Amino acid sequence: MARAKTNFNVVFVGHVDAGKSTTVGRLMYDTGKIPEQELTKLKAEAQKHGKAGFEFAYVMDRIKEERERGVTIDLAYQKIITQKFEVTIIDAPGHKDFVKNMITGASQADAGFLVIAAKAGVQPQTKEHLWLMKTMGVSQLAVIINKMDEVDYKEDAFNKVKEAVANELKIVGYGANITFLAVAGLKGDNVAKKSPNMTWYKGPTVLEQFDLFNPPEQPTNLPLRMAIQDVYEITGIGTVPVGKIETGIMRPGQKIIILPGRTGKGVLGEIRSVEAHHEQLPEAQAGDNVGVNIRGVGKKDVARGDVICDAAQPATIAEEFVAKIAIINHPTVLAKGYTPVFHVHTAQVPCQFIELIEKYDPKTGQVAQAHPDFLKNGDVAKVRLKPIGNLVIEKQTDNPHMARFAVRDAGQTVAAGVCIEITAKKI
Ligand SMILES: Nc1nc2c(ncn2[C@@H]2O[C@H](COP(=O)(O)OP(=O)(O)OP(=O)(O)O)[C@@H](O)[C@H]2O)c(=O)[nH]1
Ligand SMILES: [Mg+2]
Repeated sequence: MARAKTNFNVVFVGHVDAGKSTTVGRLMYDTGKIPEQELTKLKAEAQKHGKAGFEFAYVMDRIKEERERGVTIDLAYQKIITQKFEVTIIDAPGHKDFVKNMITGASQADAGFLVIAAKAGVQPQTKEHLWLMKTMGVSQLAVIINKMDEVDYKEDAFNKVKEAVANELKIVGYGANITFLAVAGLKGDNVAKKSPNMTWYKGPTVLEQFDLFNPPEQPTNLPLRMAIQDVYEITGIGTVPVGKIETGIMRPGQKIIILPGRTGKGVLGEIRSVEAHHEQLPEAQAGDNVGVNIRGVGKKDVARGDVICDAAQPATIAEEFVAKIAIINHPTVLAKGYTPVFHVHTAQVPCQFIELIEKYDPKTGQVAQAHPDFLKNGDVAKVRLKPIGNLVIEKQTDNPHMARFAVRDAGQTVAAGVCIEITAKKI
């Protein structure tokens, strides 16, 4: 079966009102995804709310409150097919009250556009988002200098902002070869079509830039990891764990180890068959949701949160791990000893904060304080954690798909982060 194009997730971030939703809406319109009559309707609705000019933003901002206030509150998604990718566009909010949604968007992204209004230049959430993108492991970035119409499409205005942003990029640690795009989202300049208003600009359009990003590391090249979602007992077949293959390839006959397993020491087995939609597969790969029958494994041996690994390249169970985290939504402050539940792939394991290593200034990315006494909303920090129980997690540089997590407490997402170092448990 021929596979579709590589899926690629791209998030639009930046300060409130920079024109993220407008640029995405315009892109959808210019590529024929929004019929003329729909745009006319959106225009009328924007006018009704006293928000003329927000029609393209309304393509993304669909909630009543978003439309009335003219701000994005929650993430919105669009699909677009380019030469190379099936792109999922994630439009994030820029307003500081909704940073937690932006972090969620960043945690889903392979690449990002940082959007900056040419006249306003670098703003507080320009810096904060940049830093959060880095923390959440979004390694590829392009910068859109938007609303070029408001600076008369002038090259020197573009260069001035470019210089200021380049400085921020350096501080946060993004490489030097980042593309800057000159755009007017509302007018459609360099969104899907080359602008006749900026002949000095030789760079790509937003649409072209998608294909200039590097394809994400093919998760099929990484060792097999399948996070178990559920375990069924099927008469005549036996134990069938189901879940999504996060990375790697799975084939009948393959030797595997399920970690941590009930004993915490792993359960060895051999793949007998792999099935999707009631059909046996000769091979399944990263991205596939499958059910799998394993020789040597009983229903009581494994559970949700366990990970099926290639026996030759198993994952680690963490004794401790170091993570970069962003505090999104904690009712007070969190300190050493705090033990909320960590959601890592399908696992839910309490982990204790055993050391607050350092806290960063979200505006500069510099260490603001070593060993802070506590962390509060908006803080970005490096911390040491100890799972209370057995947890399979990997460091970002080994397997980014197994490194990201959300921290939840009392029904809220308190923080999000990524594992950067592990001390393995001896099993
Ligand atoms: N002149 C001009 N105005 C623009 C352009 N792009 C967006 N705008 C205007 O900027 C305002 C904010 O646009 P949005 O697209 O909602 O901005 P945003 O970045 O999505 O804002 P949040 O999601 O709330 O952070 C609207 O009034 C738009 O019409 C542009 O290229 N030129
Ligand atoms: Mg928006």
